[in-house]
Amino acid sequence: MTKPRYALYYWPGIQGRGEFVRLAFEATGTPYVDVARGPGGVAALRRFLDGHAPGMLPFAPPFLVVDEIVLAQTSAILAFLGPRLELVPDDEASRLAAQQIQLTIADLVGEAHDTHHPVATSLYFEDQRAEATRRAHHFVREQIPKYLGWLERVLERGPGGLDEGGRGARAATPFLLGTRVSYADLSLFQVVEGLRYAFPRAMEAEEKAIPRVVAVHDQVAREPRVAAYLASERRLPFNESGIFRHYPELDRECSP
Ligand SMILES: N[C@@H](CCC(=O)N[C@@H](CS)C(=O)NCC(=O)O)C(=O)O
Repeated sequence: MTKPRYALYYWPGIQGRGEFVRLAFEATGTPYVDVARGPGGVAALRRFLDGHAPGMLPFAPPFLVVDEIVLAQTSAILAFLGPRLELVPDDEASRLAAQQIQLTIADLVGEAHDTHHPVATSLYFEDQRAEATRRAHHFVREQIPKYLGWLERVLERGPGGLDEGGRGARAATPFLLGTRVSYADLSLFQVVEGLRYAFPRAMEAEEKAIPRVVAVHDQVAREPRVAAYLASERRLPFNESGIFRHYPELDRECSP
C-alpha cells in the first residue's frame, strides 16, 4: 500500500479548525493521515511546534505536511488543497472568491471561539463567565446574522455576482462557486453544524432568514462521501473542549 501523501497535524479529540481540512480530504476520498490521532500522538505534532522538524515553523495547528512543505493556517491550507483536490473552479475569480469566503468563515470561527474565551485562551471558561455572557449576547444577535446573512447574499447573487447593470443575479447555482461543491461549501457546512451545536436557539431563529445557506448545508451533507464520513468514527462529536461549545447560558434565551 502506498503511503498517503498528506499528513494533517491537529489536536486529537476535537473537530476544531482541523475539521475544515479533514472535510476537504474526506469529501474527495483523498487518503491522508491524521497524525496526532495515530501512534505518534501529540508528541509528533509538538516536534513541529517546538522547531525540531524541518521546514517552515508552524504557529499553531492545523498544519499540513506534504513532501517538503509545512503549511499552517486553515485558509492557506485550503487555498493550497483546493486546486489539487478539485475543490475549486479553475478560474482566478473563483479561486479568489473561495479564499475570501474561507477567510470570512475563519473570522466567524474566531468570533465563535471568543464567545467562551473572550478574555484569554489560557483561562478557564469558568474564570471568564461574565465576560463570555456579555460577548455571546452580541455574537448571537449581531454577528451570527451578519456573517450568515452575508453568505446568503453571496448565494443570492450567484458566483458571477450581479450583471453589468447591477440588476439581477446571474444564473443561480446550487453551490457557492457554481454547480460543483467547493471547499467554501464544505466550510459553510461545517460552520452551520458548529453554530447549531453551540447556539441551537439562536440558529433556530436565524435559519428562517437564510434558506440558501441551509440548502447548501443540506446538499453538502448529502454528498455521498461526506455522508459516509459523518456516519463514521472518524467524525468526532462536538464537545466542550473544541471551538464550538454548547453552554446554554451563552445562547439566546428563546426564539425572538
Ligand atoms: N489562524 C489560525 C489559527 C490557529 C489556531 O488558533 N489553532 C488553535 C487550535 S484550533 C491552537 O492550537 N492554538 C494554539 C495557540 O494559539 O497557541 C488558523 O486559522 O488555522
